[in-house]
Amino acid sequence: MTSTHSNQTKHWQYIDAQHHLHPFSAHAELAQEGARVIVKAEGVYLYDSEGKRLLDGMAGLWCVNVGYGREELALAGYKALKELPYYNTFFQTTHPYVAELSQKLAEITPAGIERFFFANSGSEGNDSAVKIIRYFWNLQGKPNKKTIIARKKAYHGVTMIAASLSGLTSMHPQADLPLPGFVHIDCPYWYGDGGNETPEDFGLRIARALETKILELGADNVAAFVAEPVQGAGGLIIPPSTYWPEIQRICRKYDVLLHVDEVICGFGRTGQWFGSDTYGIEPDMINMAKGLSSGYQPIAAVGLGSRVGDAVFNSKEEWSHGFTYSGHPVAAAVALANLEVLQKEHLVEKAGGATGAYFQKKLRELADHPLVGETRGVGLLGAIELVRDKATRDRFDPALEVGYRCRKHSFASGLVMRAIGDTMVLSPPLSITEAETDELFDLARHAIDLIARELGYL
Ligand code: PXG
Repeated sequence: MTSTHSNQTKHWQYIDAQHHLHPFSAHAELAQEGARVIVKAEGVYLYDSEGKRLLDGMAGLWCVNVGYGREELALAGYKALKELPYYNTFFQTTHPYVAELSQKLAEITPAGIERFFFANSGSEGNDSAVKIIRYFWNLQGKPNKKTIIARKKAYHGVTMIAASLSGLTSMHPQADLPLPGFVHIDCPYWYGDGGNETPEDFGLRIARALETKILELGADNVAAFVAEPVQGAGGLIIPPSTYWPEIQRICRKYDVLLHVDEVICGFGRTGQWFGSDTYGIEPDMINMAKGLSSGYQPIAAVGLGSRVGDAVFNSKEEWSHGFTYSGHPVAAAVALANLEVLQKEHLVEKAGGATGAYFQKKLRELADHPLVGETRGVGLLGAIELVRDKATRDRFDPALEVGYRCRKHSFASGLVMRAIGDTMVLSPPLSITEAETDELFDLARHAIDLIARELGYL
């Protein structure tokens, strides 16, 4: 069949609109406009079915840390597919890929995290983590310690438990969530909620909301506090320096487990291997996905410190949990190759060094724009908050859809930039060069200029 690009694109858009249910999409609008068809990717660039090139300022969904088109990862997957395309890790069985990946993770994850359970997505990881937390307290003879405290604007995934942990309220009503036993406290969103307080005072006050909630529920009823080091999908909320030390103190004081969701922050995103390293957090357990394989294969892992890990390992009974694809050989092989690239090319050190510093410098340069209330970021994470009035931090009427329109301009001019409300978010591959970073911020400024012009600011 011969066809022009456009005919082919229309065909894919048509069959897709007929038969494909998309995550987080309004389907009526999608069918009308037609989905963007991405056919190829290389380095930091995506190519659509019309041949248009896009700089991927989001590394896919915050995950392609080593960039696209890595031969090493493709070859590792191919080799595993030929040698051992599948075998499971149930019933006293293992294989070299998952054994070696577990050992590697023990080396690079925060101190004390040494045992790993594998899942296929960040959501499954968090579901598994909650089952482990419940089992842990049952084993301790404290079956009442069951309530889990998470935060508003948190994103922990979409399965029933992961969505219950999540504090983005738009995720709850369609499925009657959260389930009982999950509560949410305020998050350390200083620019939005801090008013005249210093970030440090605000960080302490918001951390102490955890203590208040524990006392209200009774420490004997609280199992764990669950949080991302930097909240990603909730709007890139970066905690003031006082926040995490106080959270850590409170968790220890009341014997509440600290489960840190490293799905976005893990594998170099914040400039160190884990967000826990960047913020000095000592978690009891962590969840990781995305950057673990740079998104090349679906794989997640829950890492356990000795307290929780020993309890599960030393229990005489069988642990009744696991997925057909837990520790899948191909995914494990690709994850290993990905970690090798991160190490060999010092991508994490660069994210915490020159690459990250350059990205943050370019990000801050946008702060002078009349529409930009705040820029904030760490490592290779950046947020640009668009406001109606810089002096008062007044926001735009949501009906104006300022962020969404800015994102559309950005796409049209060749940059994938995420809009979370009116906050524009960037999270490019860690492999991004200075020239590509320049291009990224030129395109971002151009998109913000276009929306500013439409709103009469320029
Ligand atoms: N925890 C965190 C911190 C996440 O960011 C998950 C868990 C769930 O992972 P899975 O693999 O089940 O999706 C995530 C996922 C966005 C966006 O647009 C963010 C995520 C997923 C999809 C879209 O910001 N984060």
